[in-house]
Amino acid sequence: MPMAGRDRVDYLGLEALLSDEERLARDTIARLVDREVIPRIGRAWLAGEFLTDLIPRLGELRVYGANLPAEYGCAGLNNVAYGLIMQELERGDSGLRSFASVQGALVMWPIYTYGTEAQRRRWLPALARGERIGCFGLTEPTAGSDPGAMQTRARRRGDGWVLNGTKMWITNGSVADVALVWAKDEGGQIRGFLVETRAPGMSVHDIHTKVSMRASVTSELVLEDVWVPDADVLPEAVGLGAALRCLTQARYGIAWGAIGAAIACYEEALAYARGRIAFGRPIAATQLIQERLVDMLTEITKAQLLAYRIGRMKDAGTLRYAQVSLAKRNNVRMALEVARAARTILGAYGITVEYQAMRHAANLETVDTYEGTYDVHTLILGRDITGLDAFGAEPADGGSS
Ligand code: TGC
Ligand code: FAD
Repeated sequence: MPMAGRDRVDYLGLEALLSDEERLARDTIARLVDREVIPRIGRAWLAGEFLTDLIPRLGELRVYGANLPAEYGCAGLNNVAYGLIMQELERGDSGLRSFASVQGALVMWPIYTYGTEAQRRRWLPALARGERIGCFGLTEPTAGSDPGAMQTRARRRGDGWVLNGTKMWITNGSVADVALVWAKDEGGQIRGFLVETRAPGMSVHDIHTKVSMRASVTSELVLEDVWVPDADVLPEAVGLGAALRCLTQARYGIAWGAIGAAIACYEEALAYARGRIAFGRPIAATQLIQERLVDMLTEITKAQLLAYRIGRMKDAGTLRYAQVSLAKRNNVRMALEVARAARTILGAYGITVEYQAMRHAANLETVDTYEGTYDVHTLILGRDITGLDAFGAEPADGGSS
């Protein structure tokens, strides 16, 4: 099988289409993941621990907001390099990629895009170095797929706002210094507020019962009369569309990241199948195992082509959000199926954290759900190609019948 670089899964030679800068970005993170993540992530995942010592390491390597401009302390890389970084992080663990995704795509990107120059200067360099950590509060206990139904409210008071509400399933919640909280004002308009997590009235509770994303912090944020001065309101973060545009950034990174998880599972299953003897021969010499491995390779290769193409489109400024939905939906479901197939090949060993497949499969159940469930992306794409909205209570034809 054609390989490139460090035994990389690259059946169609995509390596040749990458620039030196893109390869360097990927290989730098690949080394970190091989040395500092893979040897210990299984045990940490089992213990429910996020590898906090990696937070400054990723800052030193300018991973956070790597596709944002250098003038704010970021790496200023293009979107293919950024995607390859996400791929390598998720080859280690989806929780690690998630940490960086939230920091970069859901906190730094909105501050860069919707914030004032003073807000950018205050937050972006510190977030880029990993000295400050952010989280993104959109989902609520009763509003996930339909964020427009949020209950969190912002009331105007003096030269600021008072926020009340609960945000649920918030990645990085209890390790964050700042939360980008989305709330409705008295006119029903959704706005984005930068809320310091130690502000009076703010409480954060971790969710400890997860059997997915165990090496990632997930929290509930409760806001009771939390005061936010005008200086901490993102002036351009107005309307549901502003929140959804942030999701497009994160979904783009996930479309790449999922490939990393799939590669980890495929490589592990291939190596195991070559060495595992049953009925007097390697199981890799059986037709059924070969079919599984070939299906895995084929789906990874298709996902790589998809990610590469949307990366170049994003850099060209031509990428639409429905196209990102197509890639997120396909690549995450692909990775989940690859992880499950890999677990099958590993037999009993596959249910332990000594191997990677089961951990990745469990994590990918979350990745298939967050940032828009598989079904939500089906409906986004369905609406895009038919022009008819199938989300809400109204009939898809708008009630004309
Ligand atoms: P809808 O009418 O569709 O949209 C309102 C306005 O926004 C525009 N828009 C988008 N713009 C950019 N990117 C997107 N992805 C966009 N989706 C919609 C849309 O064109 C419209 O603009 P305009 O000018 O016409 O006003 O609003 P809706 O209420 O019908 O929304 C439906 C739906 C399902 C598309 C949307 O609400 C949705 O995507 N739901 C899923 C929610 C979700 O993904 N939540 C994720 C929370 S964050 C998270 O999970 C972090 S996980 C950690 C990690 O990332 O690692
Ligand atoms: P629901 O919206 O209640 O959906 C339940 C089921 O109904 C799903 O299968 C869905 O596809 C289906 N469904 C919903 N609507 C329709 C429809 N119209 N037609 C057909 N089927 C439909 N959120 C944040 O804001 N910030 C974060 O940092 C964050 N991190 C997360 C971390 C983890 C570990 C997890 C698990 C979630 C995280 N989330 C975060 C929340 C995540 O975005 C939501 O879980 C997701 O958007 C789905 O919402 P829900 O869980 O409320 O499911």
